[in-house]
Amino acid sequence: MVKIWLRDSDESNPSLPHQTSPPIFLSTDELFQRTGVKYIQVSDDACGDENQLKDLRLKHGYEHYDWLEIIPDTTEKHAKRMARFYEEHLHEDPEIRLITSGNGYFEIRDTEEKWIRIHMTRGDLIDLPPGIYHRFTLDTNGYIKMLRLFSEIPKWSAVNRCENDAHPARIRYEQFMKEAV
Ligand code: KMT
Ligand code: NI
Repeated sequence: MVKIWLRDSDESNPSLPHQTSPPIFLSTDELFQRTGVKYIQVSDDACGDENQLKDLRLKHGYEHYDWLEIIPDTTEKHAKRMARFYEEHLHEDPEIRLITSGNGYFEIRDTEEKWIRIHMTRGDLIDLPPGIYHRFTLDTNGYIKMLRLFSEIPKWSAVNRCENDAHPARIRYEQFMKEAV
């Protein structure tokens, strides 16, 4: 079951929970209000059944998908990939992820520049709007398997925050947050 909280400001060891003291938890509705990130709970049953996953994808208009499994690994390639996932970035397309096993932390920047931490586990699906700044890391278990969902064939590119703070997708996201949420 998903848990969401405001992250502390300690940038050491991202695999630890990084809750504030006392912790400040948010509901999935509050997450949406603050960031525009949508959350869907998928049943345990559906997570393990290809046909139900297909129905779910098509119901929400996610035509395309692939699987990503991250296993404990000590290679430099793995370390580089994890570093890339934990670099604050945005995309021109939505980022939609359903966790089917293991766990991980998605971190989302809210409009006040605070990091919101989402601890994702089996059955948790999130849909990040285009242009939102985010990053990802594993928790101390070091393992996750997820379905990556796309409405269109992904032009998979990440724009790191330090590279460009005035990306058109960012400007559209800021406008969307002012008007829609
Ligand atoms: C991305 O763009 O793939 C991410 O933000 C990482 C999350 S899924 C491993
Ligand atoms: Ni991303």
